[in-house]
Amino acid sequence: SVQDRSPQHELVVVANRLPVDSRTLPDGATEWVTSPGGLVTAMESVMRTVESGAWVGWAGSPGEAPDPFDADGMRLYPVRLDQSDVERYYEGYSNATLWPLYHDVIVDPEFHRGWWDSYLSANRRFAAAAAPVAAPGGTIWVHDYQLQLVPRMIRDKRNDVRIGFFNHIPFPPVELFSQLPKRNSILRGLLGADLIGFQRESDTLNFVASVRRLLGYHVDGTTISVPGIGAAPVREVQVETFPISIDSAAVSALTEDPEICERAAELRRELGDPEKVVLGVDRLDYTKGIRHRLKAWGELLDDGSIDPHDIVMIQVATPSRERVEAYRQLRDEVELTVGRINGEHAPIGRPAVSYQHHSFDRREMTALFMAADVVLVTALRDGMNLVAKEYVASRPDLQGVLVLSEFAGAADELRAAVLVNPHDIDELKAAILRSLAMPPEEQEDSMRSLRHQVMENDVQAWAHHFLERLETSQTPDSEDAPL
Ligand code: GDG
Repeated sequence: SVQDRSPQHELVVVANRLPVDSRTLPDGATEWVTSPGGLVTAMESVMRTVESGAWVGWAGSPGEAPDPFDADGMRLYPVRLDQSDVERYYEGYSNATLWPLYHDVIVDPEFHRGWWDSYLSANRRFAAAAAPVAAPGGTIWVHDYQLQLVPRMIRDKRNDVRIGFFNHIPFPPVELFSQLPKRNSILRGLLGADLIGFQRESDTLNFVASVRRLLGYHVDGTTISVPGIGAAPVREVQVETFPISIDSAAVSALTEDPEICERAAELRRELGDPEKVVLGVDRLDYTKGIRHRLKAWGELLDDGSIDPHDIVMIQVATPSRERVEAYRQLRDEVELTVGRINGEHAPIGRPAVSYQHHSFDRREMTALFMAADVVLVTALRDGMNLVAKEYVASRPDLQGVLVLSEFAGAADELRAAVLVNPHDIDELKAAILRSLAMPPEEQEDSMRSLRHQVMENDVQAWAHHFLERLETSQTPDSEDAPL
């Protein structure tokens, strides 16, 4: 009967997290609140164009998964993760093995066989939840490094759907990727997709090189021929670059809100009306180069190049992955360094570095960007870095300077930023001083060019472009199968 049939969605997004967070009400009941990430915004815009959309992911707390429910015009399918999955699949294999390995081994990746088993079984659960809910000939879009096995697992159950995969973080050079135990399973998992997308050209090339070197598959440019098992035909998989972006118009519009403008002015007053405000905004993650930034800042204060009465730095370091050891260590080091800098340099009643270990809402964040004369993005490796783009979108006044690491994906597009190698502390110091001294006309030239890039290429365009390419990729099953 109709009731027994699985629901059929034209488009199914699969990501580690659902786009909602649960909140407990005073009476003990739970309600769901949309988490305002870029991906959610992008998908909202795409979901409006399809008749029926769905999102498969973890609801954020371990144990029994809630029943499927509707939110923001789509059906949400929660996937169960137990405490041990959270520890081994999520904190372990995803965030203590893959994350550091894919970010150029800034810290040592940990390899534990038990973690892999959990990664495998968690990926199976996401695939099992997604496969039956896609309509015949529908589209499934899988996101990010936590779910690299899912494309193949879905392909094995559904040969009629189009499968796309997008990796939000870098893909490492083959010499590093080769360290990964079970590396070939990861490659085969990804190659279950029809289209695999990466942030920057170098990620695409790294992936293709790994497939060629480790699996020996035929590669023609960025088309990979995946041999079929037994009598199955060869499948062609496209690999392409799709630099992600932000909801540029929405960010820019916030800057016109009088309350936010007033808040930006007030922030400067609260800091004691310094001549210049320098800002960093990051998840507290070792990939973001926060220690390098603080080292440069501390040295500029030590050698008297900047006067803490005139210039204040704000570092927002949003709490992240606090149960993973490397993140605890990083927090201790950052807080020790900030304490030392302030102890040595801060005037009474006012910080040299205003350190904020908590998150802010979008409006406060925009006020911070509007108040900042210079924003420092010093990532040692970053898939894209949305903070860089958010700063640019927050400056319709065409003032402000973006210092941007060449190791962030955003550096491929934001060529008009002050580009730096954050490992070179002297270069970083010089870039900061040059930015602080940059005349308004020069700021305007550079910001105009940056804004052109960011406003023209928003996250909605990114999502539409990916799905368009997926539609024109090889038609699965029906047309290719020998009669
Ligand atoms: C991964 C990749 C890639 C931060 N603190 C607060 C807050 N944020 C927001 C920022 C920005 C987002 O979080 C962080 O995005 P990033 O791109 O900088 O970095 P990751 O979290 O590492 O994201 C990255 C991204 O995926 C997308 O593909 O660009 O390379 O690593 O939007 O503004 N937002 C609020 N309060 C905070 O305290 N509201």
